[in-house]
Amino acid sequence: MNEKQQTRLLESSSRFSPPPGVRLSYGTAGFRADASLLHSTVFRIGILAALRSLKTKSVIGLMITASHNKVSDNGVKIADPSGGMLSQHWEPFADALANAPDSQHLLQLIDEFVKKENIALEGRSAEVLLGRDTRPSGEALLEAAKQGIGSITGAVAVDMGVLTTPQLHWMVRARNKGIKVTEADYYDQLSSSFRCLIDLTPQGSEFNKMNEKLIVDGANGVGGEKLVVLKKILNDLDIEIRNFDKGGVLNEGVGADYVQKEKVVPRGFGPPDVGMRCASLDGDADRLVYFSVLSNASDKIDLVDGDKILSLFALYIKDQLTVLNKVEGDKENKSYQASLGVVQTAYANGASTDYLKHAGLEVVLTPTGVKYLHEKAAEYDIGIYFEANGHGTILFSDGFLHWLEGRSAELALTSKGTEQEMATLRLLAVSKLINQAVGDALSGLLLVEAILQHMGWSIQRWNELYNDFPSRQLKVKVLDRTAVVTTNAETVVVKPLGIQERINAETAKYPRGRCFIRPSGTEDVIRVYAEANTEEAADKLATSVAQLVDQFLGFGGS
Ligand code: 16G
Ligand code: MG
Repeated sequence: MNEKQQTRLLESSSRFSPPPGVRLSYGTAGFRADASLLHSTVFRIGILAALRSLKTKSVIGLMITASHNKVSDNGVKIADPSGGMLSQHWEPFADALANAPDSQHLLQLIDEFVKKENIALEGRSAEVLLGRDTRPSGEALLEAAKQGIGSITGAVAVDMGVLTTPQLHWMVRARNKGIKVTEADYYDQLSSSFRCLIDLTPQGSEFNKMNEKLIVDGANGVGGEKLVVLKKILNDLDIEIRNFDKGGVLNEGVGADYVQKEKVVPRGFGPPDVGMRCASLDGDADRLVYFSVLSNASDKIDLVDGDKILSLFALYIKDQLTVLNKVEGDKENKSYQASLGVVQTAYANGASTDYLKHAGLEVVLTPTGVKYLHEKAAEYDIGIYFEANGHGTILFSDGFLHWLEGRSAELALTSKGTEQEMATLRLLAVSKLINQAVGDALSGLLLVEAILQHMGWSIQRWNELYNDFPSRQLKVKVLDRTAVVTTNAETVVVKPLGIQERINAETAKYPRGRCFIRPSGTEDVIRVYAEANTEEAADKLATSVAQLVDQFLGFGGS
């Protein structure tokens, strides 16, 4: 690093001292904390983003959001050139940067890292796209990010404004593919591919009147605002958007996380909506769940979670592939044996996994966190992943898309209007509608709506695909959550020794019992998940395993 660059870094970083005594870590979803603690972290992640852009010779994204956390929190995360999460290989550097005690240490760290990674600093340009959600602290943090980026010579920050997290990831992916990336381009792509899918709906399977309208809970955040824009473009779509204007507090009693965890109606919903199809987005619109209000006597809902969205998508894609691969008479078989894989975590309800396997799908589990699911899904020609909490998407391999385009053009000449040709057009439209960079509540919602119309299904019919097994989640505060080490996609504990045998013994007491524990990546707790044949049994199993965790690791333990 030359002297000019060193002086520039020292000068700018002296304006952003880290808060004393606070240790931050780049967890499953970047850094998150009370917004007042984050100025130096965001500044430093701005530096990291600029270096990442130099290293990869690509455009990088920096998003300021704390998703479903309370409004006083904020956070920062990086989008890599593919539009996916920051390479795990750089996470330790992010941690070290955030926790460097002063400017001198920071400079030394950067210097060492630049040498180790062989990053050429001189004579190169870097570009970082910036986005933020609607949190009031976002503007000041954005300024800190700009200063961090600006302290690397040749690096440019481009402020894309208030966005959903998936919009920013989409823009980064598109830019690196050489495509235009204004917000309008995002809406164009989503709306035109949605219209295309609707036009391909089979005759006779349109919604009946009662099922037409969808009501959406916007979590009082950015997703609701952006859906208003989409609704204007898609003026034939019957959507009523609630919880999106300035009245309510972000994520307070609203949003996908609240609805999925509490299984109750969000604010602003109630008895008049009984039986209607409703959806809920989270604070930065990368999670989506559906629900229906059960009765006018209670606030209970029928939840249609990420597992069921996954099942709907998988069923539809599989149907289209079957049509595509049908060989008629003794015609030459021009099929492409596309590999189709479904990726879940241990939190997926056992009934969903059973359902998917019975449907003949290949199902694999990974640890919790989008980066793991995404990486696994990318191994297939079509990889579909979802967490039960509503975060997921569909990935298509370049090879398969290339083949599909060719096949579609060929069928347009030889067999226009056949089911086979329509199947190619539908799959191509799905690949454009779904956000392949990262799970996106807005694009996911449009795909759900298009598939329900295709099937002619109400939310109740969709929900009947299978019945969830009763489940229960608990969290336990422990002295040191890193003492729990797991394997096999978090389904088996290898440390502390002996606890897994005790969990097995408890689980064996309950018909259909299933239980696992794992250290949370976002909170200082151990999470317990239990499933069994009745609510009571699931509760009992979770409670007894939580006691085991406390015995082995808790404050009451030895
Ligand atoms: C983060 C993850 C989410 C995961 C959750 C688990 C991303 C973008 N988000 O929100 O995928 O389900 O953490 O939280 O990766 P936990 O480790 O506290 O249970
Ligand atoms: Mg989120």
